[in-house]
Amino acid sequence: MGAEPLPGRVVALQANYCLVALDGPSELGIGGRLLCTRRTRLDKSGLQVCVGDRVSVASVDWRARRGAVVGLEPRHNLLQRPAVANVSRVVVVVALVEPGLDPLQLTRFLITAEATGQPVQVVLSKADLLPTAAVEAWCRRLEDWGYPTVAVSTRTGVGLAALRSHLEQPGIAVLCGPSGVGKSSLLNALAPALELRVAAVSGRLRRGRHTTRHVELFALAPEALVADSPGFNTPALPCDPQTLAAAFPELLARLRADPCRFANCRHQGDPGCAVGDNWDRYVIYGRCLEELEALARARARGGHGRQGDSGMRQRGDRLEPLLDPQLRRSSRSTRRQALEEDLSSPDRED
Ligand SMILES: Nc1nc2c(ncn2[C@@H]2O[C@H](COP(=O)(O)OP(=O)(O)OP(=O)(O)O)[C@@H](O)[C@H]2O)c(=O)[nH]1
Ligand SMILES: [Mg+2]
Ligand SMILES: [Zn+2]
Repeated sequence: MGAEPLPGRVVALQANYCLVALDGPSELGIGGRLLCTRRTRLDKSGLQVCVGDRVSVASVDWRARRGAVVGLEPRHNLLQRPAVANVSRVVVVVALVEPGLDPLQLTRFLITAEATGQPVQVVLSKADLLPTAAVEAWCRRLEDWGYPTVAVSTRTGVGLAALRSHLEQPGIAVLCGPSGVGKSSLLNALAPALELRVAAVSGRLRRGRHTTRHVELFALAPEALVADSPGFNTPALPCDPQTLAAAFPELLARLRADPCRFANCRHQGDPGCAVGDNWDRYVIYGRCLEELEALARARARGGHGRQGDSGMRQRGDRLEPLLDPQLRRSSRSTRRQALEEDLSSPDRED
C-alpha cells in the first residue's frame, strides 16, 4: 500500500474483475497474476479495460493475489471482436471442412482484422480432411486475395511449425474465427500445458459448440502472447464504403495502379471504374457494400437500421447483422446465387 503502482497487462476479464499479469518479478515470481478491481475513476473516463491493455496496479494484497487497476495506458489499436487491445497480428482461422469454408464469412473476419491496421494471416485448419490438391487450391486463392496463408492440421501436424514461428514473434497475436474450427486445439498442439477445453462439432453443418467462452492471453514465448477467443459466426462490417474498400487488399492494389474516374466509385460496374469485375471477391465485395448502403438508407429515413430495413443494426461504428434464419436461397444457377449458398449458414448464437 502506498507503493508505486506496478505495470502489467490485462490477460483476461472475469465479471467485474480483470486478471493482470505483472511485468516484472514480484512476490509472485515472474509474470505473477493478480485479480484486480477497476477503480471508478477509470470507469468514469468512459474507457473499458480490455484484454491486451497495459495497466498499472495498486493496493496489492499479495496473499490474496488481489489488486486494483488504477491506470490505463493509451492503446495502439483495438480489434473490435473479439475485443483485444494492442494487437501485433491477427490470425483468422477457418476450417477447410467441418464446418465448411464460407468465403463471405471469412471475408467478414478479414475485414474486422484489417481494421486494426496490423498484419493479417489466414490459417486453414483441418487440412487432414481434404485432399492435398484441394488444400493447395484454397491456399492459392487466399494468397490471391492478398493474405499469407498456412494450412494446418492438429492431427497430422502439418503447418504447425510455420504457425508456431509466426505466433512466437514478440507482441500479441489473436486467433479468431468461427466456432469449431480448432483454435483452442491449435494452441493445445503448440503448448500442451495450456489444456484448453475443446469440443467436437455437431449437427448437419458440423458447427462448433461455442466451447471457448472468454478471450484470454497466453505466453507462447517470453515476449509472445497469443489470445484464444470464442468463435462466432458473423463479424460486423464497417459503416462506410471507403473503410470497406480499404479492407480488400486486392481491390486496393488495383485502385493504386489505376484509379477509377469518380472518387465515390462503387466498383460494381460503375462508369469509369478501373477495377472491373474479374476478381474473385467482386460479388462478395458487392454483397458487403449492399449491406452498408441498406443501413445508410434506413438511417436516412430516420430509422436505426431496424430489422427488415437492412437486416443490420448499428453497434458503435460497426454494422452487425440481425438474426435472420431466412437468409437461405434455394437456386444454385448463377455465381451470385452460389455465393448466397455460401451465405446460407444463419447465425443462431451470435
Ligand atoms: N479433423 C480434424 N479435427 C480437428 C482439428 N483440429 C481440431 N479439430 C477438432 O475440431 C473440434 C473443435 O475444436 P476446438 O479447438 O474446440 O474449436 P474452437 O475453434 O476452439 O471452437 P470454439 O471454442 O467454440 O470457438 C474438436 O473436435 C477438435 O478435435 C484438425 O486438425 N483436424
Ligand atoms: Mg475454443
Ligand atoms: Zn471503381
